Amino acid sequence: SPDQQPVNAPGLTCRLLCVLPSLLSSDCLTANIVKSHRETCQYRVEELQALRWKVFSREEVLAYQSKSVEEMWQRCAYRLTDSIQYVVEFAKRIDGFLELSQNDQIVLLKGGSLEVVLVRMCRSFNPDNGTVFFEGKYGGTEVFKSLGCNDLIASIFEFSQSLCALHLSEQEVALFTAVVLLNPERAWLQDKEKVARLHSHVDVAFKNTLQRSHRDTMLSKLSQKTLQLKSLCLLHIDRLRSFLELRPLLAHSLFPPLYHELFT
Ligand code: MHQ
Repeated sequence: SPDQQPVNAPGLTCRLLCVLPSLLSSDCLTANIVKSHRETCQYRVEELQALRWKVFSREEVLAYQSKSVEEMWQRCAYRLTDSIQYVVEFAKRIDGFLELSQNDQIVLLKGGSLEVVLVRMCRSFNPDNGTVFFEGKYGGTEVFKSLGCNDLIASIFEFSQSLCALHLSEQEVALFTAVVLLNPERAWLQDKEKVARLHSHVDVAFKNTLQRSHRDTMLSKLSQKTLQLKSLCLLHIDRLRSFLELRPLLAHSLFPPLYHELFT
């Protein structure tokens, strides 16, 4: 119509640019990592939350507590190994991971797969009552009593509780687990520089994502979590050693081959 304002093309472009998110190359990597996480996270987070009402009964908890130490270690080792297999699949789907040497892929998975499982565990954790989704229902630390490592279990549950308090989005869990996995400081890497480059790409992608959602403060909180992860993994190895010292002939028959290869 004649009384319409003349369109100022450059001004309009400026305004549009201000409201459109600018696409960075790191967004591509973020999308790849979020998709890889979604495809390999075992259970969707909405599914897990919908199951929170399913809690082990007193009798079921007692049944777990009356199992032998060996049976409970075996069960947990199987659950853990199962979760680790999904982490291996996650790693393989991250752009650039399969371009690393086979040695370095193995070094990163050996050093980082349990850390990733422990971060992912916060998705299966209900912070309202301190229970975790294990073998079909939610249970507290008392379910794991017969493992005989209450300190390790308590530390793992505390870690989950504190991670839940950060209210990480699925995107943040995906990027944080990728950062944890691609740690260039792992011993025995052949091409540390190549891992460091890949790690810094993911780090930039993570920082950009956090900045956009005004969650920059998350970075310092998560670097604290990285230290706690390291000590949890050392504690797991230590408790495993004590368990095996008393049962030297049992290791091979009890544990799944992958668990054996990763931790013994
Ligand atoms: C699930 C959630 C989940 C629940 C419990 C005996 C052994 C191998 C080591 C988690 C010490 C115990 C387990 C609790 C420890 C490593 C066990 C105790 C995915 C699996 C996961 C995370 C279990 C993993 C193994 C844990 C941590 O959705």
